[in-house]
Amino acid sequence: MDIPEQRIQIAVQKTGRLTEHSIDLLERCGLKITKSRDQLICYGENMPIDLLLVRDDDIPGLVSEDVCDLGIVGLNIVEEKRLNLESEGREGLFKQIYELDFGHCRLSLAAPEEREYAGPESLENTRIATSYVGILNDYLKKNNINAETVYFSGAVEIAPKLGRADYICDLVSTGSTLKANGLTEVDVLMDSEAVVIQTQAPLGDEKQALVDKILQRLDGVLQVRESKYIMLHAPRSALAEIRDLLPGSEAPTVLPLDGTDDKVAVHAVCRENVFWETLENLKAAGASSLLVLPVEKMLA
Ligand code: PRT
Ligand code: ZN
Repeated sequence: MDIPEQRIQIAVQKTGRLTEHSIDLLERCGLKITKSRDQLICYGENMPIDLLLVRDDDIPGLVSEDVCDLGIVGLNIVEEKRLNLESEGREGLFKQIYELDFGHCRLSLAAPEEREYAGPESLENTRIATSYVGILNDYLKKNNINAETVYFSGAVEIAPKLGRADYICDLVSTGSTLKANGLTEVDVLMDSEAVVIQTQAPLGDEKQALVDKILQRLDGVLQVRESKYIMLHAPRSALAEIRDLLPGSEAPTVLPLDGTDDKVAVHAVCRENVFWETLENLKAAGASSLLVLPVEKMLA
């Protein structure tokens, strides 16, 4: 009897700020998917991986209830879900296993520009509008503050103008939405970025091996994003100085050059961006024939 193939289900945001990045990352890990993104499920064509396209707020629940094995979602949503479950006396059955370095934002308190803020004590006996009731209440409790939280499912920033709140607690990235609404950021409750969460239910050896493989590939994809391969010629006497100037590189490869003992070729993977200034400094230290190449894949 054939044993059915074990497939991994990954919950990804259907439409929103995280969608393109999430799918692009998985494609860079080698996954080819059917492109019918208006459907609930995208099937992996070359790997036993399927994507469930859902609202971001549903992702921690789907992973926690073991409908999906993995999910890609903002840490703000994960933390809010964890605190909501905790307040119902339940435990979030998911673990955060990987930070993805996109979707960066912060959950902040903001006040109308004319309002004075001197720290959490200024929140005492005020009303605060938010979609993040769990995180806000946790913050107020930790700071021993009595304040009323007013739930808004969206457009939180208009609450003070409507006379519904004194402060707001919302996600901020550039700050331009706050500014456009006459609000000033006064405190940061948490920093957030997209993360991978995994169900705490045991996956079985075959599925866990596949999850580990995806994570190893994700690691490679994230590492090469900023990485560059740099090649140059250097006088032997300047090697130490040149090595120090190479940004984020460990041990460069040093190769002899045909027909000369004074000069060598240096090859190095730099795990940070290589700026013009760096190249100019390397040249000033005696380097020549400088070449900077993008790195496509890396496996540590
Ligand atoms: O439909 P669905 O429920 O799936 O999507 P959504 O509308 O709830 O979420 P979406 O797509 O807006 O955001 C998804 C995730 O992106 C969030 O959970 C965060 O983890 C992350 N993220 C990063 C942000 C922002 N930056 C962000 N700036 N999410 C929302 N914003 C909003 C913020 O709420 C405010 O209205 O953008 C506005 C502020 O932006 P700035 O640049 O003006 O400061
Ligand atoms: Zn949402």
